[in-house]
Formats: sequence, structure tokens, C-alpha cells
Amino acid sequence: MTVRKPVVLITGAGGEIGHGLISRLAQGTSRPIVTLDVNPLDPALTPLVQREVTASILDTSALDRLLSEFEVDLIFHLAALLSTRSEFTPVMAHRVNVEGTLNLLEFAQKQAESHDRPVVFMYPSSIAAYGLPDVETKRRAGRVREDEWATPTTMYGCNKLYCEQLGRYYSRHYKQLAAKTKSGLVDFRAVRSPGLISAMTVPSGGTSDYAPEMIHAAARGEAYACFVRPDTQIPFMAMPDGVDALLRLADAPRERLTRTAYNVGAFNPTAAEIQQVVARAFPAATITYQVDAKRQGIVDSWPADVDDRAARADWGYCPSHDFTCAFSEYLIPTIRQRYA
Ligand code: AKB
Repeated sequence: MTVRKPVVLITGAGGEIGHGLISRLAQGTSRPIVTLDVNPLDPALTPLVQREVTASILDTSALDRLLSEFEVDLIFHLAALLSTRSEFTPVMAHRVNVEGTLNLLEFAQKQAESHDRPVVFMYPSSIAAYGLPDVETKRRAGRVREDEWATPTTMYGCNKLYCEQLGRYYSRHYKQLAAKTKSGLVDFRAVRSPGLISAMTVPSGGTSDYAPEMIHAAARGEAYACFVRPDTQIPFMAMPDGVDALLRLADAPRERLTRTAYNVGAFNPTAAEIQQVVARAFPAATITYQVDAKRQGIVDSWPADVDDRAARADWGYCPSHDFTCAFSEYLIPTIRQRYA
């Protein structure tokens, strides 16, 4: 019997997180990479992966083919429709974000049962899983903990919160009435990512995208009308730290973990503070404010900051980019180079 080398599966691999994750994983000597995305990968990434599957996570026959061909013991399930896009097509968002995740959880369960060892299932949840009722409550709430304010106001946030619960069910309670329980074979682990800012990809349908959009527009020499107020404040993170958090949690000993979903934070500037840094880096930048009240309402429901003590205590989370470093050492030089 040929013993197949375990592979890592990345869904939504062509997206913002996937771009950085593939590059980081390929540097390591761990498992070969299999990707699944409805869109083809960036050609620069293709040489880094063993197999690129172009299909939807809703295509269960594609998942069955993967099940028969590969031995997967680590999944990064990144495929999702983000918050703004999801508000225009909420039913499609539910299908992709929830039914797609259920398909992957079932895939992971079958994989684990077939090779009889747990599958680590990494899930990027989001600060969108929170829902604060108004700006004054948001200000008073300050750094929110994982079990506070779990009342999301967007389809995307509802999807993320529910999929955290689905993952915990597979991890701890799957078919709990069966004669022989098979729960625990899916080792579900989630980080509630803040607004992730990448220098390598352009934003794709998020409501936190005003930050990366502002930087990319300034670097392209284009005027930018920010759709939130100058005082708007939410947590952000440089993409390398977002990728590192997923990898570090994936590697953590299961017995160290006290929860299945963790806050991770890095810095929480106002839109005005981002504008000031961008204007200093790109003096010709024209940045104005044209508030979109509806999108403002979404961002106002997200916390000003998150309490990430559990992640730091359980698995050593520690971002390497604060606000200044993220912009001066990663975002500005890399984006400037990108458009040079
Ligand atoms: C979005 O804006 O929808 C995402 C997120 C905060 O999860 N970037």
C-alpha cells in the first residue's frame, strides 16, 4: 500500500490571506500544498503548490475527488465572501460562507476517519462576529473579549460566528449520540482577524478596506474618498502577522488551547491617523472623506479594540508589526515598490 505524504489544503487560496500563506508555507519543509479556489491562482504562486484545483467549495464532487487523491491533515479554510459583498448578496454569502464551511468540515471529518488521525482545521473568523449597538457603547466597551457582544449585524458576521460554533461542534460534540463517537477528529481552531492590510494584494469587498484602499490609491497617485469618518477606529493588522497567527495557532499543542476561537489584535488607528501616515509617505496624495452612512454603520458595530490575552497565554501570539512598523517597514515600502 503506498503511504501518501500528507498535504495541506488551502481553500480560497487566491485571496488576500492565501497569497501570503502560500508563500510562507512554501518556505517551510512541511507538507506539499493543494489549493482550491473558484479563480486561478496568481501565476507567481503556481510553482509553489503541488496541485491547483479550480472549483467551488460548494462542489462536493470536487471535494470527493480531493478526498480520494490526497491525504489532508491540515486545512486553511480561507474561502469567503467578505462583509460588504455579502450585504449585496446575503443568500449567496450564506451558501459560500456557511454551506461551504460545512462541506469542508465534513470533508475534514471523512479525511480524519480515513487516515485515523485528527485534521487541524484553521478558520479565519473576524471582528465582524461582534456587534456593538452604537458608537458610545463601542467607546465604553474598549477592548472586547471573545465572549462579549456576540451580536453581529452583517450576514458575513453572522456566518463567521455560526461557523465558529459549527467548528466547535465538530471538535467536541460531533454525532454525540452515536454508538461509537467520532468527535474530536476535526481539530477546529479559529482566529478572529481584525482588518488585515496586505501590501501584496488589493482589497476585495471588505468594510475595513478603507485602510488598504487609501494606501494603494495614494501609491497609484489616485485621489481617494474615504467612506468612513476620520474618528472611526477598529483593530487592524499587517497581513504577515495575520498569516503568522494562523500558522502559530496551527502548530500549537492541542492541550494548550482553552478555546476554539481567539481574538488577535495588533494596532487600532483611527482613519485620520492612517490618513496622516499615508499623506506623509505620499505628499501628493489627495485623501478626502465621503462618508457612506450604511458602511459606516457596519464599522461602528465592530469593536475599537480586542482583548487578545487568551491567544498570548495559550499559544504565544505576538504580532511583530505595531502601527508605525506596519506602515514604515512593510506597507509603504512594499506598496511603493509594487507601483514603481
Ligand atoms: C471585512 O472588512 O469584511 C473583513 C473583515 C474585517 O473581516 N476585512
